[in-house]
Amino acid sequence: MIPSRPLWWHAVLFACAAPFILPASYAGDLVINEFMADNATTVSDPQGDEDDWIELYNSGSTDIDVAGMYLTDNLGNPTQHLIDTDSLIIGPGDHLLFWADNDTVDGPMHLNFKLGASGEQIGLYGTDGTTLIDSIVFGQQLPDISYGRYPDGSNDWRSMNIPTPGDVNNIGAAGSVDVSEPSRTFTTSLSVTLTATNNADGIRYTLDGSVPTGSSSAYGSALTITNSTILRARAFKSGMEDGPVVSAHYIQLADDAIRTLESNAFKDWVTQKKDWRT
Ligand SMILES: [Ca+2]
Ligand SMILES: [Ca+2]
Ligand SMILES: [Ca+2]
Repeated sequence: MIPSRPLWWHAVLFACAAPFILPASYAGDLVINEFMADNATTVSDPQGDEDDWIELYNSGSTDIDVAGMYLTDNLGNPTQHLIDTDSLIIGPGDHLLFWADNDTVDGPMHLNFKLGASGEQIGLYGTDGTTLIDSIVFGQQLPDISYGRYPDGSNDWRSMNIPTPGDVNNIGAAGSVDVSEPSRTFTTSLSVTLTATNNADGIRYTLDGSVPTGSSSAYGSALTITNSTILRARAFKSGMEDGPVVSAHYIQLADDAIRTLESNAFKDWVTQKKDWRT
């Protein structure tokens, strides 16, 4: 039996405990980082079910104990699911995965709700059950495409073709570009075609040596090079990082320079022949 305490004792307890409910340093450090509301084949939980999942991320520099915090799929009901365990630490830079499967008998990593693929809410609340730590309201979700922050912890949410449950968010990159003509010399003109290898909506290029950006020229048909040029190109794809930059240097030689080169080469050849005969 708990001995009775005077009222002031409870006040002291509350005053001591309150600062630890949600230290100010948590603000912004602990986030909902990624989730999937329509997991068809991406990942299975330990019980072998392709269940929906929610990833938390600690962007701060100290451990965060999420035991006693709350997760919900209804911001009107912050205490929907208590993370019911003694201690559940997310270290600095670490990710923690919860299964939104309504299978709470499987342990504290399983939540008492599922995510609706047609759109829903996710809220993370502090141990007081009222302090909102992070939330996301989302629309229609597609099978095996997650929705997450990129990079980790940022305010930029996007659909992710490469889901990373429990790991660093990664949106992938567009593929490379094949250039039909390698770096070379030419005299009058050169026709160069660009082909994206994979993962591309298109190609952008420059002819002045600068790195291609989203505002560079869009490649349509073969380029005709008529001057010494540094060609740089890269593929791009919506929702992904731009692909690697490929470069080719084309050096135009004047006709008389070619004749001089050919003439010198001929003289060298004759000299070598002569040397060989002697
Ligand atoms: Ca499950
Ligand atoms: Ca739900
Ligand atoms: Ca992730």
